[in-house]
Parts: sequence; C-alpha cells; structure tokens
Amino acid sequence: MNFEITEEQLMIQQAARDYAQRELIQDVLERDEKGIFPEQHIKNLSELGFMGMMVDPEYGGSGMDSISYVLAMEEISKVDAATAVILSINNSLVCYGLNKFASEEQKQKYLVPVASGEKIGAFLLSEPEAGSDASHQHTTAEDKGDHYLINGTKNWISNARTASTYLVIAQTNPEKKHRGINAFIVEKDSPGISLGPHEDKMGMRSSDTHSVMFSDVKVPKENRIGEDGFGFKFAMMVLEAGRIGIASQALGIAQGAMERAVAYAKERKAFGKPLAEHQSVAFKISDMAVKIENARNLCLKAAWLKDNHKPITVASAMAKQYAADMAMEVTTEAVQIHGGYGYVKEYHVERLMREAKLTQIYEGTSEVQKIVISRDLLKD
Ligand code: COS
Repeated sequence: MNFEITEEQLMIQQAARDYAQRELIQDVLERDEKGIFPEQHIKNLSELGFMGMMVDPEYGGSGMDSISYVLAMEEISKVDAATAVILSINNSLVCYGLNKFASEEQKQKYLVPVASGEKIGAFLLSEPEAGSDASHQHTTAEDKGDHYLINGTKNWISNARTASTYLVIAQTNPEKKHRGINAFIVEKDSPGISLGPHEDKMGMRSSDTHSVMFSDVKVPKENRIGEDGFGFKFAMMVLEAGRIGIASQALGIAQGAMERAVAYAKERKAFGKPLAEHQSVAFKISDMAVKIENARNLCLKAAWLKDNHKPITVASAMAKQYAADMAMEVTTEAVQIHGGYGYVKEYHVERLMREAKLTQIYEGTSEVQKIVISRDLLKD
C-alpha cells in the first residue's frame, strides 16, 4: 500500500492552498455576511484549472485525478467552503455526469464550456417532496416526439443563478417509477425557467441557492442523457461520485477549524498558562486530529477507488457520512476552545461550524449515507 502523494498531486495541493490562503481569505467574512457570490474568485480558480479538474484536456478540463481533487477541495474548504461548493457541484456532479455519460455531441456542446470554467453548471434533483427520497420525482418531462416538455419545481439548487447549464432529473413515465426517470441537459435561459428568491442560508452563504421553476420548458430530445429511463441510475452514480467532493469539503472545514483552535490555544492564556498547556484543551485537539485523519483516509481511499475504476458506492457514502459528522463535532469543539471569541464572526470558527452543518445535509444527509452503507452490508 502506497500512501505517498505524487509530486504532481502535491503541486496541485500547493496551488489550491496558495490561492485560498492569499486570496479567498481576504474577503471571506464579508462574502459570508452579505451572501456575495465569489465571481472573481471563480474566474481565477477556472484559470488555475479547478472547474473541470478531472476532465480530459480534450474536453476543456485539466486531466487531474480524484486524489488531487480531494487535496484541492480540502485546501479551499479550510478557508472558504462556500467557494468549494461551487467547484464541487461543477466538478463532481456536472462535469463528472457529462464526462462519463453524455454523448460526444453533448460533450462538445456542454462539457467543454463547463469544464473550462467558461460556463458554470448546476445539478437539479431535489424537489419540495423529493430530496433524500430521490425516486419520487414530481417534475415531469413529457415526451412530445422530437422534444420533451418539462414542468415542475426543483429546490435547494446550488449555482442556480450563476449556472448556464442545468442537469435536470425528471419523471417521464410515472408508471415505471424510477425506471421512468430521465436526465436532461437544459440551457438555463430556455423560455419557461424562472428562479425563486436567493435562499438566506445559515452557512455557505456566498454560494447561490434558489428554487428553479419549469413551466412548459421545451428540451430537444438530443439533450436527454443516455437511454430512455436512465435518469435515476445516472443521478445515483453522479451523486456517489459527488459525495467524495462533499466529504473533502467537510474534511477541509474541520482541518481549518483545528488549525485555528491550535493557534488560539497556543496564544491565549488562562489560569496563568496557555490553553494548550491545559490537558482538557490538548486532549480535545488530539481527538480532533485523529478524527480528521480518519476522514482524510476515507476521502483518499474513495478517490483512489474512483481513479482505479472500482466501485465507490459504499466508500464514498462512508467518507461523506463520517467526514460530515466529524466536521460538525470538530468545529463545535473549535468554538468551545475559543470560548466567547469562538462565538463571534472575526474568529472564523463559528462560520466553519455553520458550514459543517450543511455537509451533513446536502447531497444526501448523513442518514441517507447510512442507508446506502447498511443496505450493502445487509443485502442477500
Ligand atoms: N449506482 C447505480 N445504480 C444504482 C445506485 C448506484 N449507486 N443506487 C441505486 N441504483 C439503482 C438500483 O440498482 C436500482 O436499479 P434496478 O431498478 O435496475 O434494479 C435502482 O437504482 C433503484 O434502486 P433502489 O431501489 O435501491 O432505489 P431507492 O430509491 O430505494 O434508493 C437511496 C434509495 C436512499 C439509496 C437513494 O434514493 C438515494 O441515494 N437517495 C439520496 C439522494 C440524495 O443524495 N439526495 C440529495 C440530493 S442533493 S443533489
């Protein structure tokens, strides 16, 4: 077993770290407070190749592996997980879905601009009544011969306003249940698409999240991904890859919180000595480090499996569930170590705690990951 990171992977990690520590940190508090989308940062990160990391250069991507993706996501999320989420949706849902399952024509038309960062993508699965229960899609895609007509509402859509390319999951044949679901590439400026208000979220506040309404939206037949009825499997396979991105994000949030807690514990004195010299604090930091390392190993293992074309369903669910729950625990302890200072924005750890919470919820809650893991263990 080789745990060594290659030179190339280290360079990618360093590039992400440099950008995050020099640039993202500058305005992260303001963007979080006001919910400002990091437009210029996304342009800069595109130029660094971070919007289509795992896509071949012939389709506009950077041709990196999933290990590099985990390393980069950790570095960016340490500083600004809201920017990381924009990258994560684009990379591991939209680019991955198109790269793996779209036709050559679809790739040329839609993958190239999204992987190069010229355009942004969004993944539209969740609905008011179908989030974790993904097969109960109420959004319909009626087959009209040469096109489909999409009607319905999607909820909690990250990148909804800024994306140009939507991947939309909708039901074509309700009697066939999940086998009647399709996935479509939909241009966001198609007539009949409208957005709900910007969601005023607890954390990840600078990523743009909206509901998206479809009213008789005409989508050409050639924009369906795969065979008729492939949409549910498509969504499941895309989500399981996506979970590596969210797991790495949770990992970065926790690592960022621990680094801040360590710095604070060395500097702040109580009862005549630095907090770090109090065993109650030192043990908390030790516990954080062990949990973070476990999460990192789960993330890298899932990425390695993906890079080696092995099944990732369970590994990515384990990484996502463990890393998200761990991030919530670690950030809560980081706030605790900071005491009252942890509860104010200036020290960042309350923001990291708010961000951690979302990693337990989106792209499948921690409970959904447990369903995925336990079903695999309990199946006949
Ligand atoms: N890869 C490929 N195919 C998969 C799959 C996967 N990871 N998971 C399920 N499928 C297939 C099954 O093989 C089955 O195919 P057949 O009909 O050919 O046998 C089909 O999909 C239905 O599978 P299943 O009956 O297990 O589906 P369920 O609806 O019971 O799935 C869970 C339950 C909870 C696992 C699923 O709905 C899920 O992952 N939900 C979470 C979705 C999510 O993350 N939502 C958040 C959205 S944020 S973008």
